[in-house]
Amino acid sequence: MEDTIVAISTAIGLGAISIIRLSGPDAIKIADKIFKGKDLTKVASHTINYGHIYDGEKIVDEVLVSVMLAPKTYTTEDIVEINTHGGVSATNKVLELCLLNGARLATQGEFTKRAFLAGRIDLTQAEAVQDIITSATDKSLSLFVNQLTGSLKKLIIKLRKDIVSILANIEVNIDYPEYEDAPKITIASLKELLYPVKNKLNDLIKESKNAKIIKDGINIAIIGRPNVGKSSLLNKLLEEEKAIVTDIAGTTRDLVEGSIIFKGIKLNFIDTAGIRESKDIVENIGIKKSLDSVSQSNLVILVLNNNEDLTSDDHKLLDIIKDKTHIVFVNKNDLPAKLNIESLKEYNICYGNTINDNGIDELKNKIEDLFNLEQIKPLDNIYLTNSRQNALIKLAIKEIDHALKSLDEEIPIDLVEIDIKNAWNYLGEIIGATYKEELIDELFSNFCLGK
Ligand SMILES: Nc1nc2c(ncn2[C@@H]2O[C@H](COP(=O)(O)OP(=O)(O)OP(=O)(O)O)[C@@H](O)[C@H]2O)c(=O)[nH]1
Ligand SMILES: [Mg+2]
Repeated sequence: MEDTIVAISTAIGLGAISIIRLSGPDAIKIADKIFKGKDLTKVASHTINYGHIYDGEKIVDEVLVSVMLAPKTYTTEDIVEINTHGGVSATNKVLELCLLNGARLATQGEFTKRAFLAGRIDLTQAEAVQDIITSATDKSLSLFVNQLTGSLKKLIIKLRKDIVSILANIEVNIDYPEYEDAPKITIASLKELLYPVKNKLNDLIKESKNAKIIKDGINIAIIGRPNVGKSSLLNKLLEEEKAIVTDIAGTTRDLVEGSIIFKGIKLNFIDTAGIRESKDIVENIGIKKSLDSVSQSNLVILVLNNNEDLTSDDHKLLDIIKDKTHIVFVNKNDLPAKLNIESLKEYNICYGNTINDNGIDELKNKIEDLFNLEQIKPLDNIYLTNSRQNALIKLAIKEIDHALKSLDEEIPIDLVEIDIKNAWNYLGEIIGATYKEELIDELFSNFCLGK
């Protein structure tokens, strides 16, 4: 039997209410020892009970205590949640009293881990819990709530079932070749069964590209020569004076980051140091960071100055962004045009200035078009929502590919069977049907305390 764990489940600090949560076989007994108002060992399940927490004879706080009996609870164990008046001291005192009366301090994510180990939720649902807590937009919230209902779990279970029936077919053919009723497995028929599984897995990877955007947003690097107006553009996009703007070339030395939510998606802008040939050590470190941010971004906005013709530095930058998802923002169009736009024909261009906000909306619309933001609907599809899930699907695909290749090479079927079993195992790891202890510890250690 598990021990009883306790943690403060609400954010620590000033607040109207704090919740101290207990889970385990002694949850009710421990709460009852420090609570006066009702006999908590006798109250009905899923009730809220008014009373006071006592430290010996001394009242600690006036509280409401929720009592939820196993198994229909978050962890499937008995759970007690003590709602205090909030703040730091009463909350900590109640926690301390629970610890003194036999509870153990929960580790991060331990409540959710218990829900998983008890089989109430699978790993994808557990991951969704933490993702819901950290989600920043309505779209990402919908995505994770959808996952919490078990949509991905159901799909993976279905695919594993398909694989099991393929394996069963093979086994029957190997073990009972004389068994007439079993469909004869041939190389062609096996391939026919494997391809749909592989295709579904590939579709899942493809569709999940949007999930990354929904979850993490789009990283957008704003680059360009010094003084073209990158920081001014960042400030306009964020609608806040985040970065320092001056007419001195080389003002921005370090990366300046800020996010907005646009069409339900987070746009993470990174303003960078102006890129030019320089002998200044500090500036050069900044320039290196600017170039690194290009490779780490999903979109690059190259800012040019409408009031000057292209320089060799501009040409170098145009070359860098040519094969990347990009927008060229020709800034300072309030000033006379001196830029030769002939050489920009093959680029995705937008004109504007940061003095009177010209072209800023157009720029945002271009971002919307490039990433099809309107079309990203978290509820219509089943998505993989993190790199763990993605990596395991890719491993499963690799095994199936290997099986298909072996079939072509007429390698004995019992060897092919090993690949198919591996694919089945990898899919199992996604939902936690087969898991490694350290992985589970690692995964839940990223959770909030009290969750
Ligand atoms: N006329 C005009 N001036 C602008 C515009 N945008 C920025 N500026 C001016 O250009 C100068 C440089 O602007 P910044 O935003 O600091 O340029 P930057 O590209 O960040 O420069 P570095 O940080 O040095 O690389 C400032 O004096 C701005 O006021 C514009 O659209 N029109
Ligand atoms: Mg700047």
